[in-house]
Amino acid sequence: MNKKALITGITGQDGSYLAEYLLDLGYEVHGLVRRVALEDPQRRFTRISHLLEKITLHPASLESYPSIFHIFSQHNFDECYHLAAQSFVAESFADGFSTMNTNINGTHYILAAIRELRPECRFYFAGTSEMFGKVKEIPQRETTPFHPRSPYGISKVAGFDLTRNYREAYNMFCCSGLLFNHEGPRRGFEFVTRKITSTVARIKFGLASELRLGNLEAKRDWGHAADYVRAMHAMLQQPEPEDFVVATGETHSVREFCELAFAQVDLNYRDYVVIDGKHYRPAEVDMLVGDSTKAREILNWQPQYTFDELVKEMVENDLELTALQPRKLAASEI
Ligand code: F7E
Repeated sequence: MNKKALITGITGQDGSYLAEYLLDLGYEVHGLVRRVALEDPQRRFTRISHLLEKITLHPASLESYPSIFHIFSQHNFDECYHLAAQSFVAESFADGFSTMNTNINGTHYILAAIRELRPECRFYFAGTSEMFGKVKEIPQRETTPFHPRSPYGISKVAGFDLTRNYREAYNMFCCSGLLFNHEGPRRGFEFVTRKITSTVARIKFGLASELRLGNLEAKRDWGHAADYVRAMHAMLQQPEPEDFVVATGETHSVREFCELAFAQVDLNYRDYVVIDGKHYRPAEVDMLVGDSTKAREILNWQPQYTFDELVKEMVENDLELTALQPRKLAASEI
């Protein structure tokens, strides 16, 4: 019998890569989506349009326990990957309340529904390097204490604690991946990597003349999302539920990302990047770099993409998209 998996956040970058990966492994893949998304498939399902014939989508809201309960009452899922969240850190400063509601209560509702209806369903929680925030050690590993620096980071620490508590209190198979930044051509335009690569493409085509950014000195451990979804799946195949750091072990500044992305089209970032105070955050996470030794040893996981390959793929993809639909990419306005 094929395994049955539910992915929340299936329309997002990670959800779409994970759905492809699980389908390739022979899974029956289900996705939880907002009702409004079902009403506007052309705009909302761009990342999964090629999968729509092969997956089953269920309308539900992370803010409504009954809607989540209903889905779990209808299907016997073997695995649940909880990826849905308000995941843009800057937005969590603008509206911390809705970020907390969605990210904390949404996680709690899913865990509670699983416990009530299908306690043997294995649960993956999308934890994040933002939980380390003002880092207590370099590199960060599973044992590094948390010090989140945004409502988003705080909401993820709460989700992590909920996940661990369900594991310890009810003996459920619940684990968290502590994933460092992971990017790729399907990344949302509001995140800095895609904002840079899409604007590089627009500048190259003469559709933009500058790129307005905030803090260029922030350092991140950037991997490729397609690599990271393999680790999510591997975590749920272990004999015991455990938490894992997933990272490349390399760190680069936003400035370095710019330098490489502009160089890809033979331009110098210094001629185009403009520092704009509005893109600075009230509290910044200055530097992240992960130690994923545990994932490499126990999950036998390692990233395939290098940093250079990641930047190259993103720039090339945005050059292609801009050539096809020059009006669509306007991330420079974000
Ligand atoms: O910012 C700096 C910004 O928004 C990266 C999410 O997936 O990864 C992501 O969170 C850095 C920050 O991602 C701009 O201040 C400068 O230092 O691309 P980002 P993030 O905040 O690291 C973690 C692992 C998650 O879990 C999150 O969900 O870039 N930066 N200038 C800028 N960032 C943005 N977005 N826009 C700028 O103009």
